[in-house]
Amino acid sequence: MGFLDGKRALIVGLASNRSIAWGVAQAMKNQGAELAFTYQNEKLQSRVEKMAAELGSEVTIPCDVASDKDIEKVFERLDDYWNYVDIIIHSVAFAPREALEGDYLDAVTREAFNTAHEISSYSFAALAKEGRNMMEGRNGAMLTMSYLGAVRAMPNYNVMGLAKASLEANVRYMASSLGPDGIRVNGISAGPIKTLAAAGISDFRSMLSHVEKNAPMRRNITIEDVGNTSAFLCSDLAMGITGDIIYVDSGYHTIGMPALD
Ligand code: NAD
Ligand code: 0WE
Repeated sequence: MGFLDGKRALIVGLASNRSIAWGVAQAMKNQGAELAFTYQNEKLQSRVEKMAAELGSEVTIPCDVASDKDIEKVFERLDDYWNYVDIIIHSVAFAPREALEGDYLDAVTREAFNTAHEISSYSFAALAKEGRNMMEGRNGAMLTMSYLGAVRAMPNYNVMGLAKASLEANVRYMASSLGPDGIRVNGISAGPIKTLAAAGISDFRSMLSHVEKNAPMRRNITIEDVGNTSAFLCSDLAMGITGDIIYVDSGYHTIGMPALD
């Protein structure tokens, strides 16, 4: 018996076995959910199909979230397998690499701003617009992934911080829009994790060791940590929670000063 028995979840943002989306998929499967996945492009197709199969799913659908047509087709395809969906996981972000290093004002451009906001924030609303029909009237839940850079200025995170601020506002407005349909919308603000999205980010290792030294729990978080909180937030155990951002970060955001020697 799991607390997601009978629930069906669509997971957007799986790229590798280090992806946060993989931690979410595993935790949801462990609690009894049935899963479907999208993949960004053909390069990722076979890897996503293999990982989906590991969790007993044969539903994998292409989707570049920059395309309204792709997003529309996701739910047409999903409808061939399922007549409803309970849960949508959005675990997607992108900004041009050059925008994610150095001084914020030096690095930000109109184009990087637009791309970051479109792919990392608008896409969550776009999925809701197309998916809400299949979610209606069954205690649905949507969940996205944010980062502390949404609410604090962090080195190098730059325009992604603005996009995450927009994403967190999107959570609140989507919650207000979908609440009357019984659909909850939340975000998890995760601490840093070494995934593909973190590969090649300068000083990522020092950020991990900073968290390990200074967060209340004195450790970094894992995709399992994020997965377990995701499973809870999308389950009926969290029926009273919507429009909110839950921190899964070893408590890092609660401290006011690094630990003194
Ligand atoms: P990841 O690289 O495994 O996942 C990012 C996903 O975004 C990939 O699956 C990629 O295919 C997808 N994506 C990017 N552009 C896309 C597009 N145009 N269309 C469709 N998909 C697209 O990395 P991750 O760390 O698991 O990132 C998942 C989410 O978690 C992101 O929103 C990220 O901002 C957030 N997050 C990550 C961390 C971290 O430290 N890794 C911390 C907090 C929040
Ligand atoms: O949200 C993120 C990363 C999202 C991301 C990553 C990349 C790398 C490859 C968005 N766009 C791109 N574009 C690419 O070309 N995180 C929370 C992880 C992350 O990224 C950072 C961080 C942290 C934490 C970048 C700078 C500083 C801190």
